[in-house]
Amino acid sequence: MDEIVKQIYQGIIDGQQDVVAAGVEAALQAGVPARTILAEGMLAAMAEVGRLFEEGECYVPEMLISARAMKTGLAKLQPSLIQTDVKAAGTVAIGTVKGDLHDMGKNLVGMMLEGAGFKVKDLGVDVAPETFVSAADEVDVIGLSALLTTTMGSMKTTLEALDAAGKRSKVKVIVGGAPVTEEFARQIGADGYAADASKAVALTKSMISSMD
Ligand code: B1M
Repeated sequence: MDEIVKQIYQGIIDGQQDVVAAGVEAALQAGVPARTILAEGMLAAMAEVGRLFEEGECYVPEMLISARAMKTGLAKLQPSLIQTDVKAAGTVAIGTVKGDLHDMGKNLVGMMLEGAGFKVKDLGVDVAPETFVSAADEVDVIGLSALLTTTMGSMKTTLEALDAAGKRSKVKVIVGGAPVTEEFARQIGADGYAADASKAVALTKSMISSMD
């Protein structure tokens, strides 16, 4: 791994916002591709933080501090990460489902969608099914994110609420997040599943073109 990328990786694990911000700037200046910084420096570091938490080697406050450092780095990386060439048409409402406070994956997906030209309405975290239902009138696609196995059920509840409100056929619903799988998406009746932010962009594009 590139020395600067290693510095970003370690900075996120240690929760050092300044180190991460300076590292991202230096890496970009040195010509390291934004996607390499994201994958090898940032996402790998958060995966390691998750492993440390699971093993009881770090706790919620440390996870939170690492998350803050990652957010600082992401803000620096954002302009280089988003592709501004081809503009796609369409609107997407995205949110982390009820009971779930994790927002970085959702933010990254939103950021990449915006970069691809979509108009994105960020509904935030811990989003109630009714909020997604209200958004259904204004958008083409709804994106649901969940990071906890315990909140995956909120995705199903949200789809049921859309159905009950008679709005299910008005929008495409895509789902994603670490515990979510293609099979789960199919089981709950979502229109699509994406494993990461780039795949979410490709999926959204295909959803919108299928609506034409
Ligand atoms: Co939490 N947490 N956390 N946490 N946390 C996990 C998810 C966990 C796997 C850690 C572990 O045990 N290894 C575990 C869940 C276990 C499980 O359910 N199986 C866990 C737990 C248990 C908890 C708490 C319950 C801890 C506690 O309080 N005891 C608690 C729950 C709070 C709540 O939500 N109600 C909690 C709290 C927190 C913090 C607040 C401290 C913090 C979040 C800060 C924040 O988001 N602002 C936090 C963090 C940082 C993590 C880990 C370490 C990192 C998550 C992250 O941001 N990753 C995480 C461990 C892990 O994931 N390995 C963990 C980076 C992010 C860019 O990736 O979100 O996966 P990710 O998004 C990816 C893809 O999943 C996908 O694209 C993104 C980019 O590639 N994607 C989509 C995501 N959404 C998508 C939507 C799409 C498409 C793709 O379409 C719409």
